[in-house]
Amino acid sequence: MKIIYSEKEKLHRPEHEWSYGKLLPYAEKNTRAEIIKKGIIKDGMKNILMEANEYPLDYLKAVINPEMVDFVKSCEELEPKESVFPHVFPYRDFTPEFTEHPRINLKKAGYYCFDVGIEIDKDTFEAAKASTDVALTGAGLIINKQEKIVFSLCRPPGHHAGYSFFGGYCIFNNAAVAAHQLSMHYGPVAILDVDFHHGNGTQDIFYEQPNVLYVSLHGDPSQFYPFFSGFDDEKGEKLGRGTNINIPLPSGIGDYEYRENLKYAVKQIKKFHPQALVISIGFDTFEKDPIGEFKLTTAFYKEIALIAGEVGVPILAVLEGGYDIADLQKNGKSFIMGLKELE
Ligand code: Q9C
Ligand code: ZN
Repeated sequence: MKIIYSEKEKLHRPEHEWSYGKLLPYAEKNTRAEIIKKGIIKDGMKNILMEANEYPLDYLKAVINPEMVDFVKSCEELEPKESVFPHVFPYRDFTPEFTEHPRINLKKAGYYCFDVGIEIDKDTFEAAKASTDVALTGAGLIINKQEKIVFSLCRPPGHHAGYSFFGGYCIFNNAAVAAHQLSMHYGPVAILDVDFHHGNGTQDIFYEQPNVLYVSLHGDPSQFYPFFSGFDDEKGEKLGRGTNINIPLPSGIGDYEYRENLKYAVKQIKKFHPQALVISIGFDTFEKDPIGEFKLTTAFYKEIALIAGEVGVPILAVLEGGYDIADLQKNGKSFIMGLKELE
């Protein structure tokens, strides 16, 4: 087993996010991945840590709109105090392709941005790219058959970012970029998303793809972010029909109810016969999380790994959300202990 990290991930550190008309401190703290990494070192497991390799941008552009990737990169030219934090969102039926509307001021209008919970500055690209490299490095170890279990400590997270949009603290979809490589070089892939929120970005990217199954357990979108996506009748389209499974859950559920639903998810995944499993792991399902509204306990994260392990294929776990900074290290450790048992 290996745990992948990159020091560069910390570079992206917005101060604020808008939430229901209030300007709040940015909940997605830049130390999130590092906190889990420090726990590994503290527990004497330094030997399983590995620094990420760098990959060409083509790996991202295989599943992300190349123009959006280039736009985030172009933000490296912003002034030190300048940032892209739009409050205007051009509707897509007016502006279907940016190439046809190149006059749009992308740094002012939120053309690629779908919420006001994200801010891009000159350091964002480097950190977001590093986060995707952390996921790709993990996928590489599995593709080359060097490892069967890998945990990529990605941050900023990725599952809300789609082909042509970012938001929800996510810039590039780390899990999707990695899953695409696995599906090209290893075989059909299932993505099990156990973040509190629906991964609308991951769903978007693979919605018409038959070779990547997306299964997500999340807070019911009729009540919780992202509000418009994650309903159980979203099943995939065209060749991807049947390869998208959403399991919306009510607020307040604990280990018991979650376990039943997770077992059902794993049963569906097994029927797909994937060759590899990507887990989008969010710790915002934790009982004390300030954003998520489930009541999972620390001990349950080990169980999540063990239940997912029943699929019986190599696992790439990718960090998504989890905002209770005080308990993130022990929740991360619990999950890692489960992964370790799968080796
Ligand atoms: N003031 C992930 O977990 N809205 N993203 C929260 C709270 C954004 C969560 C509002 C939630 C996005 C990766
Ligand atoms: Zn989340």
